[in-house]
This record gives sequence, C-alpha cells and structure tokens, in this order.
Amino acid sequence: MPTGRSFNFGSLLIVTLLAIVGGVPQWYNSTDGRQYLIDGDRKYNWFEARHECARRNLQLVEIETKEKNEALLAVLKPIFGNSYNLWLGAMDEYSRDKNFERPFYWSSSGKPMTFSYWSDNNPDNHKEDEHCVHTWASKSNYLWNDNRCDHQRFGFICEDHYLHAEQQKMLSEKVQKLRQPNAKLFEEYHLQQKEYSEKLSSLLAENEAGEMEFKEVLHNIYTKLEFDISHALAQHQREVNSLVENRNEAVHKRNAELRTFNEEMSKKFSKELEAAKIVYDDVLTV
Ligand SMILES: [Ca+2]
Repeated sequence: MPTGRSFNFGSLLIVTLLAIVGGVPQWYNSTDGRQYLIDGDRKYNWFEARHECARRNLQLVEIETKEKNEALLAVLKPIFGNSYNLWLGAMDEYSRDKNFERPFYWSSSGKPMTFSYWSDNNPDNHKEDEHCVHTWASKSNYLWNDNRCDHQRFGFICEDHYLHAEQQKMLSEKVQKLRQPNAKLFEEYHLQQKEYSEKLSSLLAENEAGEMEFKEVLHNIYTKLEFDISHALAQHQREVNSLVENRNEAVHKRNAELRTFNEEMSKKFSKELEAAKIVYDDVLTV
C-alpha cells in the first residue's frame, strides 16, 4: 500500500488565508497624513520587529501625542478589530524600576516618552523583565503594556524614520525659502509680462485702427481722384470735340467759299482766257 501523503486542500486554503492576513507587511494611510507599514503576523520579538522596520529605513512607531495615537487607532481598528498585539518603538532601557512612572524612551529618536496610553496597572515591569512596549490584545482599544522584549511574539507598526522625516521637513522649509524670492520674481515677471501684453495689444489695436483710417482716407482720395480725372477727361473731351467740330465747320465753310470763288472766277475769266488763247495761237502761227 502506498503511504504517500494525500493532498489536503483544507490546509492549503488555511495557509493561503494566513499569507493574506499576515506575513506581508502592508502600508496604510492615516487621516492625519501619516503612513504606517503594519505586519499583523505575530512572529516577531521586539528586536526582530525593530529590525524589520530598520531594514526598510523605517522605525518602530513613536506615538508622541494623543492626536497621533487616535489617528493610529482609526487605522488599526478596521484591520484588527478592537485590539491586537503590535510592537511599538518604546522601551525603558532595561530599567529595574517597577515604578509605574519610570521613564520610557522612544528607541529611534531617543526622546523621552511624554504621552502615554498605558493599560491599568502598567507598566508593571513584571519580574523586572518587561522593558518593551506594545499595544495589548488583552485590553480594549489598543492600550499599552510593557512586556518581555525577547520572548513575546507580536506583529509591529513601522513609520517613516524620524531622521528622514526631519530631513524632509528641513528640505521642505529650504525649498519654501528658495521658492519665496523666486515666487516674488515670478509674480513680478508675470505682472510685467501682463502689462507688456496689454500695452502691445493696445498698440496693435491703435495701429489697426490707424491702418483702417489710412486705408479709408486713401480710398476716398483715390475715389475722388478717379472721379475728378473722369470728370476732367469728359470735360476736355467735350472741349476737344467742340474744337474739332468748329474747326471742321470752318474748313467746310472755307472750302465752300473757295469753291464758290473758283466757280465765279472761272465764269468771269473763261471767255476772256479763251479769246486770249486764240489770239495767242494766231500770233504764234503767223
Ligand atoms: Ca506589563
């Protein structure tokens, strides 16, 4: 009988679901503009959780204010429900003090903890071995507990490293300072450009109006000149025609007078010339 393992689809489904729920940290946006990388897989001690953040250039979350805590709770509740075990960035630097008021520090920035959200009777430094802080699934609303750094296995919350955040802030301020004079310069430039553009438009409009006026006046001059020339030509033509007619009439009259004179002369002297011609012929023939 073969003793090979039968494939268990149920196990596969559970493993797949676990891989989706935990195991791969996911980024979440907070309503206050912050972003958190959260891993719900409860397999990290505090140092491992800190390392998971550090290897991504991040840090375990440091909750300095009530406002930041409330905004973070609004991120966590839709993911994990009423509460969950997640490492935070605070620890007491291995204090042996069991006093609830013993100082805690945010481990990346080194700042002392000024805002706290402890659950009842914590931080108790149980067995003087609880130095690292986490949100506690045993209490509602993600209240805090001090716990053993190296034995407990929780998920974690990372955020942008404080140095990166400070550098970003400083860079942003420098950019802002650089932008201010440039912004004034740009504003002045745009104002001058606008003024120049308006002046240019005005000059072009004036020029266009002048051009139209010039064309109209020129057109009127040409029209008048054309009319005057046409009128003058017509008038001169009439004068020329009249002169030619008068001249022709005078020539006709002169021709008529010449014809009449010739006829009269011809009548008057034809007989005498004929007689004179006969006498002249006779003389020659003698
Ligand atoms: Ca405790």
